[in-house]
Amino acid sequence: MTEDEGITISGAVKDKLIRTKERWAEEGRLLTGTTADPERDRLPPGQTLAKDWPVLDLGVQPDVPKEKFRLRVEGLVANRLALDWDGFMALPQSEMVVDIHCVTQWSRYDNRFGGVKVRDLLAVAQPTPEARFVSMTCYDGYTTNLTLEEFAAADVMFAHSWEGQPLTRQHGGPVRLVLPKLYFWKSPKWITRVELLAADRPGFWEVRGYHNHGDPWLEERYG
Ligand SMILES: Nc1nc2c(c(=O)[nH]1)N[C@H]1C(S)=C(S)[C@@H](COP(=O)(O)O)O[C@H]1N2
Ligand SMILES: [Mo]
Repeated sequence: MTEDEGITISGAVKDKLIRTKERWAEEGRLLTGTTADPERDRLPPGQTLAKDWPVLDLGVQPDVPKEKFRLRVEGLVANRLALDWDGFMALPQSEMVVDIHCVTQWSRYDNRFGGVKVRDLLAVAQPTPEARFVSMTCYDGYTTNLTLEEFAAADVMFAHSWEGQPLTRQHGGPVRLVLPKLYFWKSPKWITRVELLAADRPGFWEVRGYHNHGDPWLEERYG
């Protein structure tokens, strides 16, 4: 897990849940064999609408006080960053209302997030021309990967609030990524490090049978 001082982690890794999700990937659970068009349909294939907001993670929830929070941007960037809370909050602030889609089948409409757009952070870090992928690491040890192009899209945000309130610990506070166009496992909670890379590096679920890309409209659940 993390070596950062002053960050406590409670709970135990849910090995059983991880094995169950690996089995779902092997079985191709929930696959409908259809695709949908985000311009026309609001609910991606095989998804069910949720009213509440479920909590999904590996079972360990780090407690990251704002004084201990760091957001590091490293690898293929002209300017390496290690932002503390004040440095992060000094970046341009944005809001967005988006739908989210978890691969275990729930979707949730109209979530209002506040935070810093990835674009506004990358404008400071300045990826080098060789940078094509990102690997993200979290305080619970979770990792996931994206192409730089999708990471830098206009609707991708380091979110610190939800419905006008600070993002709760269970949903990844103080800061999580929100990337609405892909399944929600591509939106890491308790994020602390972004590494820009020339070659792709599959993350926690991507090496456990889940799709490397994860587009809900194309049912890219497993890969
Ligand atoms: N750090 C971390 N981020 C994570 C996860 C995790 O286990 N650890 N789980 C992912 C999965 S599978 C989903 S569906 C969403 C769930 O976010 P929520 O608990 O806020 O609904 O977080 C994603 N980000
Ligand atoms: Mo998920």
